Amino acid sequence: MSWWKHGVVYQIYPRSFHDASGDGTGDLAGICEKLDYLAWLGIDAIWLSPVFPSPMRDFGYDVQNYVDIDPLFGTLEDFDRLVAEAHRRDIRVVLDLVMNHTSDLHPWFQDSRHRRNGRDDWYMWSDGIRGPLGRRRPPNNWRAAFGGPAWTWDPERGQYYLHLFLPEQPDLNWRHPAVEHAMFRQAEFWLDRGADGFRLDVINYIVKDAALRSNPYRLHRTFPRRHDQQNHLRDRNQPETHDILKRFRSLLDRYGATMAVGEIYPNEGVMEPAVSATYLGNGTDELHLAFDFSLLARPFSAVRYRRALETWYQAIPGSGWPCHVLSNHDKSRAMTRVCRGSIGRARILAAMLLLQRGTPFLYYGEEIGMQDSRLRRTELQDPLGRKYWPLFPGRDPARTPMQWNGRTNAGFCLPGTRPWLPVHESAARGCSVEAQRDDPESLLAWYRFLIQLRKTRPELTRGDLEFLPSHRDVLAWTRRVGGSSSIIILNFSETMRPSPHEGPDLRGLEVRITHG
Ligand code: TEU
Repeated sequence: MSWWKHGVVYQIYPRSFHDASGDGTGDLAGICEKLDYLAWLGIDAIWLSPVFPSPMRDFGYDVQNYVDIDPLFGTLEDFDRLVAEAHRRDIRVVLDLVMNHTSDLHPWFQDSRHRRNGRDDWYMWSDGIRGPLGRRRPPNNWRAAFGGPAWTWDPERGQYYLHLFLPEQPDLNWRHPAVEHAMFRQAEFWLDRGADGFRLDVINYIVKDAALRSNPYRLHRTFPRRHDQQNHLRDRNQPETHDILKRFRSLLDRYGATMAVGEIYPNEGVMEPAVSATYLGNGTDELHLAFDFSLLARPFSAVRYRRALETWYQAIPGSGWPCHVLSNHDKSRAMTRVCRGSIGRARILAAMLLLQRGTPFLYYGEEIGMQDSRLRRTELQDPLGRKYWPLFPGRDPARTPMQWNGRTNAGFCLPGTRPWLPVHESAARGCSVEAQRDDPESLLAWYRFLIQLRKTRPELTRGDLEFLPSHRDVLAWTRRVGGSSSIIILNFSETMRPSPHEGPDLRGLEVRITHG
């Protein structure tokens, strides 16, 4: 069975994992120093958020050079060493490839805005349209995810250019064959250096409507306005994207056991697993995995989680493979968002995530119960937080330094160094690797136990899954393959609930795992 099917993937936000250079920011050498921990935990692959040269307007998701390492994180030699050391421990390395847009400082964009080196049309340019009073305005109603119009006038070129995120993140024109050719060469650069695959940032955004038509509006159910009230039919999810992904898959397949997982936002604020699943193609000819973020959007509820899981499983094409995630660098940590700091709830979610059918993705620190930090306005770094504080603190609260121990800076960086974000105070109160590693009752021990269980019981990776009828507060399912089976029963309630299977009633927040 392929590593990306049976394995557990661990997302590392490199800036926050471990600082070896002494500048208060995490780096590749720091990750290398923690590979033994990740191997001990039982991790099969690490996904690194971007580490390429970037002005860091969006913390690396604005790439200025796709074929190097930003000095903040180290050098190409550090990358090579990380790959070698990870592979020595049978851990794969997945890079975060931002194909939809570059930094505005990328030489490609500079060439395009100056109409030179044949790159005039490598980005999305438009003359705009004339309004009723004859004034020039953007060609359509597209909005940037980070607020405001998605079009900015460039006086140098004398046209508008598209940016679905920051103005410093111009969107590439994926209808231009040279863009695909150039970006595929960037991917090959890393595959040639031993990368095992890619997480593809907003991959369903890369092709836009050829006529640049406006999106229709819709009254979003999260009204009052939390999202742009648009139905994103024109600025993402175009059919040509699937042709590009088929060619990308062919490229990956030339490198053997590699993997691509796509970040898919079909729309803003509402999850559409049926759309996310289309990016798996027939299950073998586009992405290996696609994120559906429904679990991230649900409350702590057996009924809601079951419904989300069933919908996702039904959407996956026959030969396709699901993956599951509860936290990432863009969202509030599950320990805060739905567990409210409850270890009992976190144990339930860990069992739900790790014993499902499909590939689980963990977010660094999830295994020790890290929570969102409360940051002061002056401590915020994320452009989203700086722009929308205090309405929305941005994403920094879920990006604070990994908590290795309870001492100064939690072992993330040297005591005399100021970390780029403050360490959560819970590090000194038992929420650290050192405090939990040898405690059999800790959340860390529980994650490690579940990961080891996956490795010893074939039904937990290769088996089918069938949900059992149960009390609305209970989520229960079987996993079976050959003569090997497990029954997993989770009581989401804090009080007793009837067991859907033989045996006594379930205690509050009980996880019951039995094997056949
Ligand atoms: O995120 C895509 C995305 O839509 C998120 O920006 C999300 O809408 C937002 O964070 C509010 O929750 C990807 C990356 O994961 C994110 O870190 C980048 O900022 C973004 O793309 C642009 O590359």
